[in-house]
Amino acid sequence: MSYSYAYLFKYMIIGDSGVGKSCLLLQLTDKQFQTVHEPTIDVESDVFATKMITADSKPIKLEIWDTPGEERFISITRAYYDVNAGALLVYDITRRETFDHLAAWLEDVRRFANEDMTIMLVGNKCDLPHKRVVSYAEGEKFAKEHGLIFVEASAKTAQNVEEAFIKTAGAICKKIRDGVFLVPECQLLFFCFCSRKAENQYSRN
Ligand SMILES: Nc1nc2c(ncn2[C@@H]2O[C@H](COP(=O)(O)OP(=O)(O)O)[C@@H](O)[C@H]2O)c(=O)[nH]1
Ligand SMILES: [Mg+2]
Repeated sequence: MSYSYAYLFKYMIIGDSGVGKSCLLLQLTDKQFQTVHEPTIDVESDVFATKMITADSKPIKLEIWDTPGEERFISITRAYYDVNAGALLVYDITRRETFDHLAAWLEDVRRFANEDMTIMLVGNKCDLPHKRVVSYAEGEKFAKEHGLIFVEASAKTAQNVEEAFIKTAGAICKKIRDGVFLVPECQLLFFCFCSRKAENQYSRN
């Protein structure tokens, strides 16, 4: 195992089904866009990818977990919450209900996750301005009210995709500097988790 990074952060991507979670991850890791929606249904399979980034002038390895957004999977999704340093909470700017559900997602995160988890709100599909039903100002206001970082992005054009992941890492680094976030515990949990998954782990680096 290589330790050529300063920190390893584990993220999860959450939000309603169809908002573009899997596409955001694919765009980040493979610089590709998928037009067909394939529901991420098998949470037992390793639906994660790794990516090296630079944030806070440090090399950082991200391990990013894609999750299904279906209501019926929510209890399984909950099992992942407590080992995460960051979360991308995604909605679709062309579907109002995905924005309306943000409060419920957030309640879930706040209830089950490490309270120091950094959450980035992502208004996805900003390449579709003619279909927009949620304004930038609404997203920004929600983020401000709930203490989240905010960005609008497009998994299709790659606009702000890498930035979303890097900004989140920057915010986590700041928490580490301020002594708010405990890295050793986070990484320890990762290694326990990793050793259980080692046999079928894959990396898209
Ligand atoms: N136009 C556009 N379509 C997107 C974008 N992101 C995802 N999609 C489409 O939205 C659908 C759902 O995406 P997917 O990543 O599977 O959603 P998930 O259920 O949240 O993982 C697919 O048909 C994608 O092609 C985007 O940024 N722009
Ligand atoms: Mg998916």
